[in-house]
Amino acid sequence: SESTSVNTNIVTLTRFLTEEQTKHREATGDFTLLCHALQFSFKAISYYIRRATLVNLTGLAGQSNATGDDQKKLDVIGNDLFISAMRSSGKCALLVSEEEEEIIFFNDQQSGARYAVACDPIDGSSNLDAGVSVGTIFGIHKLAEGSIGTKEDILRPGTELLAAGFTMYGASAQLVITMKGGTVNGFTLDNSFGEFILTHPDMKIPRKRAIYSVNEGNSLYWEDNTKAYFNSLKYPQDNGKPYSARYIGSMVADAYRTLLYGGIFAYPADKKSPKGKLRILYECAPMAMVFENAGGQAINDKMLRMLEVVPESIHDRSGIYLGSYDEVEKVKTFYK
Ligand code: AHM
Ligand code: MG
Repeated sequence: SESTSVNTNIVTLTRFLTEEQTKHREATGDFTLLCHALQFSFKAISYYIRRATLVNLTGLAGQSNATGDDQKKLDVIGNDLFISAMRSSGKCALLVSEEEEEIIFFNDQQSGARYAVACDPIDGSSNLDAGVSVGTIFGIHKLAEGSIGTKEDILRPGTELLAAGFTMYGASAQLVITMKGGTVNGFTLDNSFGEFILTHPDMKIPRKRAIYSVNEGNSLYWEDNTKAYFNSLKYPQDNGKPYSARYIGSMVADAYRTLLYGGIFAYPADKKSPKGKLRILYECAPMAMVFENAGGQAINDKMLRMLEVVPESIHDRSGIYLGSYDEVEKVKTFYK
C-alpha cells in the first residue's frame, strides 16, 4: 500500500521466470526449470566465494584447466557446482565449461533434455584471492529439432542464443539475464531471502560515456590501429577532457560497470595473442547478447558483429570491443 515504504510486491527471479513462461503459450516449463538450476548454482558459488578466506578455499588447486590456466580451488568448486546443477536439472543435454577440455554430455537423460549450455563458472579468477569481483557467464542454446545433443548444437553463432547473461559476485551478487529478442533485466541476491530480486528492470546502456576499459599492459603487442584508437582517448574530446580508464581484470565486473555507466570494454587481439584472449562461447557471445539487447554493440577485431561469429571449436577465442553504441561506432572509424 502507499502508507508504507516497504515493497510488498517483490519480483523474485522465480516469479519473473514464471511470468515470462506464461507469456509463451507453447512453453513447456523446461526452460524455467533450467533457469532454476542456474540460479541455484549462482547462489552456491556466491556463498563459497564469500566464505573462501575463512574456510581455506583461496589459492591454487594444483592443476591446470583445459586451456592451460592454473586452476584455483574455487575454479574447481564453481565448475563442480555448475555441472551438478545442470546435470540434475534434467533439462541440459550438454555443457561446455571453460574448466573442461571436452563437452560434457548428460546422455543418461535423453528423456527430453533440450538445451545446450556454455559457461565460465568463475571468470576473472586471478582476482579471487584479493576479494575482487568475479563472475559466472552463461549462454543457452536450444538443440536442433530432433537432436539429442551434439557438438553442432553448441558451435552456433550468438544470434541463435535463446538466453544469456552473467552473475557478478561483488559487494552483492548481481544477476543479469536476457532472452532472445527481449530486454535485459538485473537482479540482486538478497541473502536473507535467498532470492534474486528484480532491481534493474529493462536495463539500457547509456549511448556514450568517456570511460575505457582495457589491459593497457598489452599495448606493446597491439596492432597500430588499436594503439591509435586508445591513444586518441587520452587527448581532449569535444568537451575538452580525455577519457577515464577503469580496468578490474574481471570481464564480468568490467562489463557490468560498462553496462550501467556506459563506455567501452575491450580485449583486442594482438601480436602475442592473434586470436585474442576471451572465449567466444562463454565470454564474448553471451556478453554481446546482453549489450545488444541493452542498446549497445559488440564487435570483434574485424569489426564484425560479435553475435554473428561462428566458433570453430568450443574453446575458440576472439578479440572483442563492447559497450555504448556511440563508443563502438568510434572504434570502427579506427579500423577502416
Ligand atoms: P579467466 O576466465 O581465466 O578468469 O580469464 C578471463 C579474464 C577476464 O575476466 C578478463 O577480462 C581477462 O581475463 C583479464 O585478462 P588480463 O589479466 O590479461 O588483463
Ligand atoms: Mg573466463
